[in-house]
Amino acid sequence: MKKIYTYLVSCIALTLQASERPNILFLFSDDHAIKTISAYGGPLTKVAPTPNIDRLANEGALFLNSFCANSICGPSRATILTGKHSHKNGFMRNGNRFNPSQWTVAKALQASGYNTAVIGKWHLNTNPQGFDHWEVLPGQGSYYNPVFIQMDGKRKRFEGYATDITTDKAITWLDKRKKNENQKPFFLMCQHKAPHRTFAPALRHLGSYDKVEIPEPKTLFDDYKNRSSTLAKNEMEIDRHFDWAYDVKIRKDERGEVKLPKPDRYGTPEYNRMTPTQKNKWNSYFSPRNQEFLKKFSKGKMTNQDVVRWKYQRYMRNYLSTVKAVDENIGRMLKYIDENNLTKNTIVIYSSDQGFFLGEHGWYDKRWMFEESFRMPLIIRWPDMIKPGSRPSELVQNIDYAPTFLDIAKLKIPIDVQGRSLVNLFQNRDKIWRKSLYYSYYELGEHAVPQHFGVRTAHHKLMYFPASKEWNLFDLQKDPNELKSVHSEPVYAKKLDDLKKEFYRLRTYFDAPDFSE
Ligand code: SGN
Ligand code: CA
Repeated sequence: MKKIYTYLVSCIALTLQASERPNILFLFSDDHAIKTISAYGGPLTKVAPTPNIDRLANEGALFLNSFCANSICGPSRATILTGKHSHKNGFMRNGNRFNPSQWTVAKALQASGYNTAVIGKWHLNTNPQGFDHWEVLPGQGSYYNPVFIQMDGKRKRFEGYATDITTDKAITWLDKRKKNENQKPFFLMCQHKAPHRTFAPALRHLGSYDKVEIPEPKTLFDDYKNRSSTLAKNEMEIDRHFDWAYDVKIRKDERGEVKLPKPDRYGTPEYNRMTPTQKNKWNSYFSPRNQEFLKKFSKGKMTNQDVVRWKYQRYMRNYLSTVKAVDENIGRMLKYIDENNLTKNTIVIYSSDQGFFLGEHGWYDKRWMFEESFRMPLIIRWPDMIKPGSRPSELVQNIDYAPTFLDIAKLKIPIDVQGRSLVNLFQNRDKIWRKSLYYSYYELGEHAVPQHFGVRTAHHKLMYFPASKEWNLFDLQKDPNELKSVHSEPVYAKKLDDLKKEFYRLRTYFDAPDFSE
């Protein structure tokens, strides 16, 4: 009798725990620029293929001013796990190794009784810790027939498309929990490779955008004047650096006698992974379109600008198609949550590790503190706690994710965590929110983006480039496309001075290194 009683009490306790502490479903992608989420508005609203992400935004909060701390993959992910800027978690550049012995939010949630898992892109170069289950892509991973590293260290190849497979695996994990009648709340990080380079669409989405002319950004043909001298040295232009085979998808063996200008460095690793059936479908879409372009190009009738415009359309069609698969798979996750009666007690977050340039300033890639790559999408749905359709405009950053998850799980936020819980914003608990953000970018080479640091307030941005000892100041209201630095204009002298002070204040506050010498 006593045994049955104890058993019942423990069941009730577990049930209470589960209902008291919500599940956290973190849906994440790689390099997803906000302008390709229609809920964010802007010039691509009509073409952005995101009904499911939009559904989350309608049912929850879409953060209008969400930013990363360091616009590059590994560092952003390390910041999310630790709630700390790169210099504190030690992961300052891609290629660093995440120190797995440090505190992370996953470890804290796991220790407090959450069931934890991470599936998909990881990119931190040491095995995940703090997760009951993990299955991650090696490095950047692949779109087609991806390999996943298993918990025993073995690498297994799975036939199909990475975005679908990542979701399959996440759903399988959730299903297993269900079968185990596991009463713990869960923390699941489902992290897609898409829409990262090489922007390889799923076969079912080839041609989705053929009838659409994607609007060009105003700055597609930027001259890089009136800003830091480092801009003109970039290596991330659709014009001069987009690889013909790798990015544009015109393989060498398709070109016949036609000579395309440089660059052509990386070949077609994604295509080479495909099965013969996949290759056939891929070719039956791309080959005729490639031939049409090559014909036109070889007649010498296309100006350089025409070629850039053509490449832009090709780039965007592929990028948007990879987003379409992400969105469909988010739809699958939401359906699973609905059908398994988890909606009410599951917080769903959608985000991506940084933004991306989609032709702005003539670029692809990210890294810069300019708006397109600095901004991160952030949408949170939390039934009963967040008013549907909320649009918080506070300045938030990825240092805030870990403390938010802890707060949701009713856990204490360690003193050395540098971000703040966003729950404060929903519950009106914290009326005094930050007025400025600190940014750092430490890499030295790839795409020739220099190290730079800065501060952003609601309407201004100050950037510092140590190598060239240049300050740039942008008035974001008057110059939203960031085409002219006003640091030397006398009317901005006071603003410049104030922002420099704020920059140094934040650097001291976050205990960040001084790279200015
Ligand atoms: C790879 C890409 C770069 C990209 C970095 C960082 N080249 O090196 O274009 O900037 O990743 O991306 S690729 O040939 O591998 O596509 S990140 O998302 O991992 O930070
Ligand atoms: Ca990324």
